[in-house]
Amino acid sequence: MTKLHVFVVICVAVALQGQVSFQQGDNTFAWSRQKEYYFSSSFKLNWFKAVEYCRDRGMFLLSVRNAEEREAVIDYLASTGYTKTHKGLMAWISANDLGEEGEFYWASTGGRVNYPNWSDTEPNDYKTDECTGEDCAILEYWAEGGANYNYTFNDRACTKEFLFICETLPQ
Ligand SMILES: [Ca+2]
Ligand SMILES: [Ca+2]
Repeated sequence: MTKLHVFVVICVAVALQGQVSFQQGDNTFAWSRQKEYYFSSSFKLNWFKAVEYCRDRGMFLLSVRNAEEREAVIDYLASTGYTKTHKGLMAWISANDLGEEGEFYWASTGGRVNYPNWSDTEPNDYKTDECTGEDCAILEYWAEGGANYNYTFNDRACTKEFLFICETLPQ
């Protein structure tokens, strides 16, 4: 490489760097950090199949790690029109305690569930028979359910079929 070539390469690198830092300061960066969603509004799967369905599309079963992410998914669900035409919503998310009873983790990120967004008395690992507890979580909303089912979490039996929500995870 000649000195001129090196100079040109450095100039291009500096110019690109300037562009990137500019984008980080405006809405472009905020936009790029937003998740995209998919909502199976018309068909239900068990939790395991919902995980596979999302991965097959390059997505992950939903994680809701803080109030901001909860608001974002509520806005998205409103934009689908589903919550205008239905009194409630029950949809799989990726929180589960399959690895160790009572210890919930997001299958999507591998992170611990430390956002306290459970419905009252949940998670309760409710046993429908002697051996089956509840190890997978849904996001639950009922228009007439008051604050108790307000896009909050509830553990359910993983083999039950519910609607589900997938997400992209920004890098
Ligand atoms: Ca459990
Ligand atoms: Ca439960």
